[in-house]
Amino acid sequence: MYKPQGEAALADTFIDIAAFHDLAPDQHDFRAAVIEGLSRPAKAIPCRFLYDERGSTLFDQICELPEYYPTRTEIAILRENAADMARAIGPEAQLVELGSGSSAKVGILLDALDRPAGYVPIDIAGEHLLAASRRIQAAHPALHIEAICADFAQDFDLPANRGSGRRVGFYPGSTIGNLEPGEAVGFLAGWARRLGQGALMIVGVDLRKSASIVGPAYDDAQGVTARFSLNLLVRANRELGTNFEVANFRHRAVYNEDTGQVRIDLLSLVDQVVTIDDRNFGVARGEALHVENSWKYTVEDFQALADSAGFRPMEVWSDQRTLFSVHLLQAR
Ligand code: AVI
Repeated sequence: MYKPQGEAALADTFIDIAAFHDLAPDQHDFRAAVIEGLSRPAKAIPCRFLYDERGSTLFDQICELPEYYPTRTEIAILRENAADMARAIGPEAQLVELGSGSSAKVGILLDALDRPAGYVPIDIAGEHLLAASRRIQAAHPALHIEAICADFAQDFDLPANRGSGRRVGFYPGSTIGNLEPGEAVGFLAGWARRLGQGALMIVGVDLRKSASIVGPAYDDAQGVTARFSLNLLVRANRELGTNFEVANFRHRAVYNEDTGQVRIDLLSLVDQVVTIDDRNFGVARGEALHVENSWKYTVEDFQALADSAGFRPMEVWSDQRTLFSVHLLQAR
């Protein structure tokens, strides 16, 4: 059984969920990714490694920033349209949340649903996941909660459906935008298969808009987003024994209005050498270590993408300023 430590061990100690499956990939995966990423001519580390416990906490702080519009806009869309969503979903649904984080948004849906039967939150940050699952359990005592600590891109079996209702994938936050558009098709196609024919999926997707709005959202005045990106180096130093000099890197986020891509790099401020397992990698002044992309879509482009992945677009909800969109899809 997974043993929480630190803050999560203290939080909601008396509430238990039905099951906690620990399928988190081991450190080998991170080590291999860093070595492979530093060996490339264009250095890069996959963005899934941004989410250790501190990274997840920093991401929660990003969601509260005045510049970071996606979270509050999506929450407003969910609140405004939860009754519509609940009607489309029907009674006794089992919600499967991909990258549940602090599970703040799913509560809106759970409150609106008719007797939701099951909740399967999936997240890579174990302590975060357990604490959030317990909070949801406290608010919904009858709900059967099976948490899965995993990278939701991994291959694993979902717990059996509870109740007689529909299975519904819930993928908020525009996390889909952190995949390359081609990868997003493959990813959604995999979830269409895993959720099963007729299942629904609710996906939050950030929309294309002016750089004057997107730019500050990824480079905020308080520097929280910069700390979030740079934490990848802190994590590598702690977990892999690398010697990244964090102060020698700078967070840089660039939004391309023509393509819809936000590209986030850590720029080296000096010529330096990074060592991992006795292997040295030279990093030149001005050289970029790519850590994340965040793609923005038009409603039509995302619907076409979902369609090519085997999902029929059913409904889309947005806000007045069309900053963000929430899509209801059905697996064909
Ligand atoms: C998780 N994901 C949707 C965030 C985004 O907006 O792409 C990650 C993030 N990176 C920097 N700020 C937020």
